[in-house]
Amino acid sequence: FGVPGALRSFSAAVGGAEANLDVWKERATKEAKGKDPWEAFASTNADGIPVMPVYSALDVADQPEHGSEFPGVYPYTRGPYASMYTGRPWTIRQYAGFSTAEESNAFFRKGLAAGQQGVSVAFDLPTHRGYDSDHPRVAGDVGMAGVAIDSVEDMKLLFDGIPLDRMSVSMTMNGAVLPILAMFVVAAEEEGVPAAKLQGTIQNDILKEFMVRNTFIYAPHPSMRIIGDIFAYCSKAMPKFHPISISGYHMQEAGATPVLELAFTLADGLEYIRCAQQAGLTVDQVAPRLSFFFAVGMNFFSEVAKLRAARRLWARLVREKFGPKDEKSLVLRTHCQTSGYSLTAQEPYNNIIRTTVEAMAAVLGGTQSLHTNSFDEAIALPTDFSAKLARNTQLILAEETGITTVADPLGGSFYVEALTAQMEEAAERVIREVEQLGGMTEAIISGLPKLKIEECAARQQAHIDSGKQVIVGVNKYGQQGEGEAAREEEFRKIDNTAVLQKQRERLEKVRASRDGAAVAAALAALEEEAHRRQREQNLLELAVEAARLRATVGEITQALEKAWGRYEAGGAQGPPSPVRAQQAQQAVAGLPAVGLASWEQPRGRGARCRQKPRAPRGPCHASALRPLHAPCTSAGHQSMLRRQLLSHPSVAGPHNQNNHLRARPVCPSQEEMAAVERAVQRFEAVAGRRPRILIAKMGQDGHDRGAKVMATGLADLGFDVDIGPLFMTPAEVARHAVDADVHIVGVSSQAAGHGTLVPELLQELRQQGMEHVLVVCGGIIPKQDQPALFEAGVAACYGPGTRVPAAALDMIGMLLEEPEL
Ligand code: 3CP
Repeated sequence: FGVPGALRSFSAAVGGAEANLDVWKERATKEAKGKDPWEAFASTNADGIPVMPVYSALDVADQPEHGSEFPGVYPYTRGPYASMYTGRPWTIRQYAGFSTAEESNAFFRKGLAAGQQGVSVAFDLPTHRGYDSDHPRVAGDVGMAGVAIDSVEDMKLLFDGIPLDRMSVSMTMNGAVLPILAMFVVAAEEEGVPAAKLQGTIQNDILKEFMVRNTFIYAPHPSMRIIGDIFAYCSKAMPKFHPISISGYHMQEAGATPVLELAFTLADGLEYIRCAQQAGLTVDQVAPRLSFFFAVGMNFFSEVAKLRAARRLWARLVREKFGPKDEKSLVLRTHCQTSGYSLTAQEPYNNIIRTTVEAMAAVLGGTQSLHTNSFDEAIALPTDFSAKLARNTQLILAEETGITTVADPLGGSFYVEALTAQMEEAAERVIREVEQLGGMTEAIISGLPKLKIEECAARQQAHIDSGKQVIVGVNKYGQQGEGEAAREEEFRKIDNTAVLQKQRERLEKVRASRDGAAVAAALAALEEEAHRRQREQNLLELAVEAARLRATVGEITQALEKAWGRYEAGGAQGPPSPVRAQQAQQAVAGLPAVGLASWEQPRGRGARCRQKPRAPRGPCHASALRPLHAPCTSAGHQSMLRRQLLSHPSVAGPHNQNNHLRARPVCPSQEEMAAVERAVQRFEAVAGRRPRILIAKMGQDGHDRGAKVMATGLADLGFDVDIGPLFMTPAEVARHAVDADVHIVGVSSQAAGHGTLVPELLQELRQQGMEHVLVVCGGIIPKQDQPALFEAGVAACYGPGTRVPAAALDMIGMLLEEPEL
């Protein structure tokens, strides 16, 4: 069979390519009707990297590593293991969890019996944020977007019958990471499995929470202290466990391009090694157990190249910066998940195809573990049926396609190799800038990464709006009325009240049966350690002791909260410090500014329409309330923002049953934009001020991309927009609505809490004499939930696919009681 292709000398190939290139050019020019083929056929990818119409040996001739790399060999571009999937395919690890521990346990067991190979736990939002289920702030969220865990008793039920000494378990937990990891250790211990035998991963990546995911509890510095302690504990007591999953996934979901996701994730990784060193560990004690987590979206080749570039760049950076002795410290191993953002509520069966393509990119990029999304996730929680299809997508790829028979089958592709090198270079540039800011913790405190990701989201939105980025069934080839192919009865519905009842009962039992004095002493020890300036004891060790005594998630969290407080910055109202962010941005030359962050004080207010007449109020003093955008001055900025207003696939969904939204063309026309402007002016003439909306996130749901896109769009259309902080209660939203004297409250819900929280909000508004305020909902509002919301008084639900101008006209029409506006 001759010499392997990878080892063949390139000089002959390059010489041959040069000769053939001229012939190609001539023929391509003809096909381009006389134009230069590079200009006619070249494009630019999401990262701004030019993509040529053809690649050859010439494009990789300057890469010294080209052709000489092997999987399992430094710099690991082609995979962390020498034999890759030929020796062992990736782990099929489906992320799941909802309702009670018993129900989630049954779901895990069903999946494992049907071919799933690892468990991956989704916790509910109260657990993420360190609240017990019976805490008054969290009632609407209990059991909705994950499983409710309050104590070791719940944890034992969650893993009942699952052999923890053999099964690798991933837990997506960042905020309440101490109590949850402690309870996992104790649950296993009480089932006879010592910590040393536990295998799996805890996400424990707090840096990205401050950037995008928002389930932080404490401020960045104390949060990093927790991570250092977890590293130290795991390196001694749980050597088979991965103490962190450094995650870019949520960055891409929030809008980051593949290069930005890659750069910020690796920059986080470097920061975590430094954090481990501060906790007294050497690089070789921590780096071999670090693991990563990337999103895989629809940019097929970028995603493959991203995973390859990630391994190469990580190996090189760790070697250069930390000089480890153990080669395992250089190896990047990763979990991947197909993109939730790429799923559409319109024509949801298309999502099966998208997920398959993304899963192929993940495995051709060499992932170690994979979650494939269910097709209905843009609408509701997966059902047994949709979860089965998602799992089977991986089983079919692994067992029917032959993809596993060759390690890194795309290695050597001229395009893939050239793109890998370009992405590596681009990501390294961004990492260098972050390091110059003092590393990721400082960069995050400045707000810069969050800002950059929001800019990418705006740019992507502009591409979708202009049709440059095609989404079949949404901005192209959409068929009116075919948006809801998945049958209604197929959606999973959680009975939040029943879950809450069960959790309350179990909590009462736990609290009644434990040694109260011993629990109090264990909690006091935690608090005392958190108060210390210098580490004396390991916080995880103390949390394990408290969990053993049956302290709850809420109590352990609160013990530390007494010392550190609860961190309130970030979230929907914007980066912690826009001024610092902009200063930092000026320091980062390589990253173009889009100009997203410009805040202004709330405008004055006057009379209203539709509502009962009332006296004008004084200025709003709620500090969190501030419009996201000042009116635009520059024409370029104006048009950039205008483009953001158009359709947004992930924020939206089917038209509501009241048919408030009339059918409009898929891309808004100039006339439509002009119609919105006229409507705003008309409203102002009648009401004496512009329509004012409060965009609110209630409960513990921190997904704020949709809320921000809506806020940005409406502000640019002439609305006065107030965007509230994350995690508000219905009563707090109502108070903000009163203080800001808004015409509309727009509730953004991505985590299923709306069923409880929105009726409570309406009740609160009524009690405060604000029943005239228009309440609309947006986000993931399953169709089956909508009748109850309309019954309660919601005026409209704007689901995925809603275009902001259409929603704006609709809302003004309702305010003026002119539906045909
Ligand atoms: C693997 N092994 C091999 C080979 N491949 N041995 C010989 N030849 C091979 N070809 C060995 C490994 O050395 C290892 O053994 C064992 O097999 C398992 O392989 P692995 O690569 O470690 O795979 P796995 O156990 O699945 O671990 C994968 C990583 C882990 C490392 C990525 O961290 C992981 O599974 N993470 C999942 C994270 C996750 O599920 N996150 C969910 C996020 P040894 O251990 O003995 O070396 S869900 C978030 C959703 C969005 C949201 O937040 O809401």
